[in-house]
Amino acid sequence: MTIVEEHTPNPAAGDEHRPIGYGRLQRKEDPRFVRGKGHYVDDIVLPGMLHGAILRAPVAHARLVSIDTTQALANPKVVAVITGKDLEGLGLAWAPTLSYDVQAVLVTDKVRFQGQEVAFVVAEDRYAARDALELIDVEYEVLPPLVDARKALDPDAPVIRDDLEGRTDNHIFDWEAGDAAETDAVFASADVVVSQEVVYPRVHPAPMETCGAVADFDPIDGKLTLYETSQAPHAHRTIFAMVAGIPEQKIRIVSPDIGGGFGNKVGIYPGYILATVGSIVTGRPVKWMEDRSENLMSTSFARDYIMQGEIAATKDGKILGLRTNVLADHGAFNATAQPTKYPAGFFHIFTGSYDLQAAYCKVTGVYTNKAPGGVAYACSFRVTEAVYLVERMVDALARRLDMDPAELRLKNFIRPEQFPYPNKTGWEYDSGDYEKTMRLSMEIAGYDELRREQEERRARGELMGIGISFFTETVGAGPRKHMDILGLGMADGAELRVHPTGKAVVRISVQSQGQGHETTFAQIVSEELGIPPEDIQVVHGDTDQTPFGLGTYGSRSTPVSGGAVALVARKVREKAKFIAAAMLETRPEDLEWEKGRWFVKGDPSVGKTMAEIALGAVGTIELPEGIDGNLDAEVTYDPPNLTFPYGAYICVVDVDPGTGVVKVRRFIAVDDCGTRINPMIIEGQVHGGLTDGVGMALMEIIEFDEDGNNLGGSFMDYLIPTAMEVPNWETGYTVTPSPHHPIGAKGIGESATVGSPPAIVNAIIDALSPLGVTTIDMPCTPARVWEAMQGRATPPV
Ligand code: MCN
Ligand code: CUM
Repeated sequence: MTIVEEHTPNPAAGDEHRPIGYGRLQRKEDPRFVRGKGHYVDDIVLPGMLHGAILRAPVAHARLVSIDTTQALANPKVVAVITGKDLEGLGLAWAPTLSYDVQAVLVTDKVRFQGQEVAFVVAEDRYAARDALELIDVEYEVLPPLVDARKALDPDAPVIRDDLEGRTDNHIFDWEAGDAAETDAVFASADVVVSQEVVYPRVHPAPMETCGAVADFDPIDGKLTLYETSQAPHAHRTIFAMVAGIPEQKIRIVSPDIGGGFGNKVGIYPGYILATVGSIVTGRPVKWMEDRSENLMSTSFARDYIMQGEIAATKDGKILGLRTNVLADHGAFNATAQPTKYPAGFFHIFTGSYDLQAAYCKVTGVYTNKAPGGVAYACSFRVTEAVYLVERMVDALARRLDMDPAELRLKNFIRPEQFPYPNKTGWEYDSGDYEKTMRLSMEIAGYDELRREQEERRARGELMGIGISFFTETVGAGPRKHMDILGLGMADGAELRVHPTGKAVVRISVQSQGQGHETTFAQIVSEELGIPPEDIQVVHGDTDQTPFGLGTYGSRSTPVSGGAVALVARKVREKAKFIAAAMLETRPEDLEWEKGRWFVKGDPSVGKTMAEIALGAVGTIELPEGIDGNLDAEVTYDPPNLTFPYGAYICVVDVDPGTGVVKVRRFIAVDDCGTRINPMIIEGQVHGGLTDGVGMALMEIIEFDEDGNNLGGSFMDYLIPTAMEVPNWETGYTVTPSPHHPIGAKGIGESATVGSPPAIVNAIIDALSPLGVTTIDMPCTPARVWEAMQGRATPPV
């Protein structure tokens, strides 16, 4: 592995030569994880706890005729069976989705996707609950399924959402961004227009730990404690309070260690509600934990975008505009998690990293008989689809113009002096130096040499491909006036307290699923206060112990919560100044800060360390007016804008001409996420994301047969990459701080998942181009590559 170490300046520290905190500090959470001592939802065992299991629909579309639960209830180990009818009585049969639609918690009228929740059994143990599912007798009247989004708007398509009043079709929304007329004019004036259909198939985040909950309702004081696999415990609590009618102060949501989320754990699944109802009904705690097939078939999928792309340019390669029409398959309920204003997420960042004259996109959302959810899987709210589209289109243009794809990109990048850059669909990119990052990536790759090698290999009949992707992301949602979930604005709180002995605790509203927040957020505090990171405890994941905030997704923890933590630490530092002044019997304005200590200007030997001030704060000295005796503070941070990290990725593949098997031989990833808090964690995030990218590019897909059966319901069918399929990642970085973030940091958690698939697919098309191949859809399985090599399924560009 090559790591190109470059100096990381930290402008906020006022010191050009010091990395944030302790640089490559090892993760504080790992001692428990590597020893198998993490504490996950399924590790929770409460006295008297019962187990729930969900009966799921075997078909994709069917009218529910009857349910008979008598036999199941007769089983002595079964304590309760809950059906849609029971929930109807409680007003809980339908719950709001995160997109202002409704979703059935349990089917009352009609099954709308295979794997949908039909009944809930609560039993003495997990096995009994599972076994009892077979004793429930359900009669279905099977209806024709609709699993092809292209047919969703046909006049004779079955209407899936007949529960919605007056609904006669499967149309959810039309959404557009950019200026259509201006874009048409630019296209009319262009020398070259290239069009291509680009499909991003349905995939699944498939975290190692599936979703689950333990609900513990105390009938005496009416308090619900809900242990959940949640990326956003506070948002869940507020929504639970609104839906279930339990007063918010009586709800405590705890998200303990989480074994990966990747967007899968943003939504509120019927299982969480059912465990809660189960606990209320039985008066005992109820655990519900999905198995792998339930996770793959019924929880948030990702992508499922059919994109018609068009790119316009001059004949010498100046890109003028981009235009696209997208068909978005949202499944049976519109449950995508994204800001209300943006039904297609942040897809309108599809103008990428290029300085364009015009751009326009239109996205049409439709219902199909597939599982709802959507957006999830390290996507930055649909940026994944956007980046895939633009990077495929730029490569198609390069082929048409017979230009090198790196050269074409370099020619069209937004230039450093153009930042802050307003793009044509409404974003303002904060900062960037794209050319520098691209050139570093080319240097690590030895790009010119690779092209020479490719020529030689081609002459020998070998299929070697080089693919590039340059992406810009929009991460760190807020500000809250533009971004919300169900009206809850996207901002985050932080509370910091320095204990009398100088150790600190910082309470945050975001939730780690493996990203290392206990380490990096301690590093931010350490940087600001000079307290060693090991002396700072990061508390998260418990709504009774942490301030309100919207949680972790869209790589927003560092951009938003990280900003909150830096600001709350600065507030504590300010308060410490007043206390130090009282201790030193001087005026606050006569003090100066150096890491960890306030001292008298001009007399550095006279000062007080953070630990001394913390003790002083609770001591006997007289404090100045308005300063109370505790070294603590709280803030809510509403970011002024998103952050726009970016990266230059180069992929080298070899395709076996005899079998169509693709081998990713090299992958070079140069990322820029602004100020880097912990380079080791960043590298881990990038490695993970690149591995996701190999999975999506080569093997992952959730498909359906014409009867609506989900063909990706197990890891035998839904393939994920292993160490065998990934190369030694070669990573590098540049540092262009975000000008508006308190420490200049941008997010990194999804960059590599977003950026890598187009590089891999572009490399495959490049490898196959001597055979006349101009396009291929993911996943590029040996069968698909073989088809393309035979000249099938690849229309001319
Ligand atoms: N970081 C840093 N310096 C920066 C930016 C980030 O050191 N300039 C560190 C952060 O402090 C944090 C980690 O890198 O420890 C990721 O930070 P960030 O980019 O803010 O992303 P989030 O913490 O908000 O994590 C969410 C993001 C998303 S949305 C998905 S999806 C995803 C991802 O993180 N899911 C993950 N990475 C994952 N990694 C693991 N192990 N598990 C998941 O479920
Ligand atoms: Cu879109 S997956 Mo992450 O934002 O939790």
